[in-house]
Formats: sequence, C-alpha cells, structure tokens
Amino acid sequence: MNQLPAASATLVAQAAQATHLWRHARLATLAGARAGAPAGDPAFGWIEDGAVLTRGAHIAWVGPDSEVPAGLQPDAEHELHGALVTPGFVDAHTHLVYAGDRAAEWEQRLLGASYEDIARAGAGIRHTVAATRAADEPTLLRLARQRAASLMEGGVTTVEIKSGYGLSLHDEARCLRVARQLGREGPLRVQTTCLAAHALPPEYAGRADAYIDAVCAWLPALHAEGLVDAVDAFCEHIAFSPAQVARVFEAAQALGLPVKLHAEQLSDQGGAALAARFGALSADHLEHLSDSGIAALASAGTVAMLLPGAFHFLRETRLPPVAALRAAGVPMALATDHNPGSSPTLSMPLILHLGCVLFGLSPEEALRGATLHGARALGLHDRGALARGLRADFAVWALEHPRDLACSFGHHRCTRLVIGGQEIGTQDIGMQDIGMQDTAR
Ligand code: DI6
Ligand code: FE
Repeated sequence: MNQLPAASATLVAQAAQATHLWRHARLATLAGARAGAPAGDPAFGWIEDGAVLTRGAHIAWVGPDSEVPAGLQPDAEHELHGALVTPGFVDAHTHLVYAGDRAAEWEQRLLGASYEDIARAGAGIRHTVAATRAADEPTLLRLARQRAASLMEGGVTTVEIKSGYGLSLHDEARCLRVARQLGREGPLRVQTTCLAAHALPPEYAGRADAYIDAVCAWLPALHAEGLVDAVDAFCEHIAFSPAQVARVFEAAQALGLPVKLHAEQLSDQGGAALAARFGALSADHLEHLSDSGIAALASAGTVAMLLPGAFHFLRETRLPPVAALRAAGVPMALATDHNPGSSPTLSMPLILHLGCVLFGLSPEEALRGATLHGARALGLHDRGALARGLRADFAVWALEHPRDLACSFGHHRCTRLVIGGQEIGTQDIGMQDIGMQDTAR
C-alpha cells in the first residue's frame, strides 16, 4: 500500500503474477446475463457454487467449483464457505476531496429553506469551497483517505473523484493532486474528474462568462500535469447555462478529454441532450430528464447516472424517468454522489437499496448499475464483472444472494475485498472479521 524500497521491485513484479483460487462462492458474475434475458441465461450471471482463479491483477478463470481445472496448483487457496461474491463496486460519481461539513445547512432545510435558497444566499457549495481552500493538502488527503476506507468497507474497488470545491486554478489543482495521490497510494483505484464549472466562486460574482473563460484556460495546465481523466460541469439555473457548459466541453474536447455532466437535477435545462451531443460518458442526476433527452442519451450511448442518495437527502419528489430509460435501452448506473451538501453517504450497499426502493430498479439493475455500468460511465471496460481477462476486483459478503445486499439496509459491510488480485488487509479498511476461514498453502 505504501512506497516500497526500489530493491524489492523485482520481487513485487513476481508476486504480482501470483495465482489465487477462491472456492465455494455464490457468484454474481454479471457476465453475459441481463435482466429479462431468456431462460438458460441466469439472472446476475449466477453461479451457485463457483470458483474464481486470479493471476496477478486479473481473473484467469471463473466457473462452477466442480469444474476447477484439474491439477491446478495456485499459490494460495481461499475457502469461502458459500459466501456471496460480487464484482467490486465502481462508484463513478463522488466529490470525495473537501473539508468542512454542512449539517447546519441540512438542519435549515428541515426547517423549510430550499437547496436553491441556500445556494443563492452564497452558502451551499460555496461554504465547502471556503473550508476546502482553508485546509492544507495533508488535511485534505487525510480526510479523503478516511472516506476512501469507508467506501471500501462497502465493497468499492474503483472510485471517481471530482474536484469542484477549489474553484481557482490553485485550489482545483490541489484537490485533483490529492485525488491522484490517493490513487497512487492505493489500494482503491481512482479516476479524476475536473469539475471547476461547479459553482461561481465569490471573486467572480456576477461574471459567470468570465469564470468560464478562466476554467477553459485552466484545463490545459491541469491536463498537462496529468491531473484530469474527464471533465464535468453543473448545468443548472443556479450554476451554469448550456451555452457556458458547451464552452467548457469544447475546451475538454480540444484536449481529447471525455466529458460528463450534472444534468437535469433541479430543472430541465436540456443538459442531457448537450452531453449527448459531445458524446459524454454519462449524464448524471436526471430527475427532470425529458423524452427528447432520453432519446439523445440512447443514440449517443451515454450512461444515465442515477444518484438516489442526493434525491433522498434533498427530499426531492420528482423521480428520474427510470421506466422510459429502461425502455430506451439506456444503461443506468448508480453511485453515491458522496459530497457534504446533497449526499453525505459513503455506502454503496445503501445506494443499491435506495435505487431499488426510491427509483424502482430491480436488484439486478442496481447491482449492474453499481458495477458494470459505473465502469462504463468512466470509460473503463476492464472491470465491473467477474469474467476471464477482467481485473480481479471483487467483494465477499456474508450473504446468500445479491438481492439481500439491496434489500436490508444501513449495515452491510463486505467481509473481504480484493483489488487487482490482492486482498486488502482488514486493518486497512476496518472490516470486521466475522469468522470466514481461509486456507493458504
Ligand atoms: N449536484 C450535487 O448534488 C452536488 N453537486 C452538484 O452539482 C452537490 C454539491 C454540494 O451541495 O456541495
Ligand atoms: Fe455530484
């Protein structure tokens, strides 16, 4: 997890090719099968008594335990006693790097203020911007590490982290560096997104177009430092207009960076269609998505990123059009949207539950949304299912079936977590030992 002495590099390279055989698991592979698929194509890609062989960072074989290739001599064998194994969650929409908290603002909302009222009064996102600017990088990194550990307890193996609480070149760069550092330290895999167009910082009050000019000018520098995997914006009446977002997207496109968009969260701005026009990886939130927006996402192959944590926490009532998205064949992803203002949760199992109960997803749609479709929303095609050749990222649960993971809520933590073929030490992420036995040769 931490830096290794250079002399051990060769040993590490050899160990990286070690083989591990995980036996007697209930496997939700998500490989091949889809919800509503024909008979013989089991839901969840289910294997009742399965095994997974990993070699180095990847999966070398998956199948029924009874068909484990004869004569296999893995470096280690792990007995799972029928525990559930799912692909690791890909939490593809978070704002993980920030300081401060916004519980007082939440309290104000309970007394009647709206999210928009608070934003217009100069608080909301800007409150977190002030706290983030005032925090030094070691503090931001320490806070992000703690949050990453909580995500991993809930089975997350890849996370996307947005900036957007810096809102100056200096502070956006600091937040993105912290996210990159978290990824370098591991074990959680990190993808970064520049969300400088999140809110108007106080020094640009009344000058939104000038701020967008600045954001477009910062992108090449942030990209040159290797800090940006994708570019996002907040298209909303309390944030930036479609025309302003289009300018940010053009700047991203000129650098060859993929885009995504906070769209149709509080009102219909035509953001999803704009995102689709730029071939966005995802359009996110979408409570106010129109039929034409759905058609645009479907034809562009853009993922609909649903964020039930924010819907729940903001006590929204307008539901995203899940049935129409499903009918149009738009892949739906689920993520925590972890942030202090609209979705202060770090539990992907809770998000699965909310996706089912609030948005009407099936447990299988929720699981696919939190894994395969989350990966697709990041442009990653090497993870999100348990299949030969994919990354060996998976979580073990003391449960019998993935529907149990989405059904009961508020307490699920994985019992073991494997990222890139390496089991993550429970002491690193605070997982409880609940008595799963292991036999290592
Ligand atoms: N929509 C959200 O839900 C988050 N950002 C955004 O554009 C909220 C961010 C916050 O309130 O701090
Ligand atoms: Fe967000």
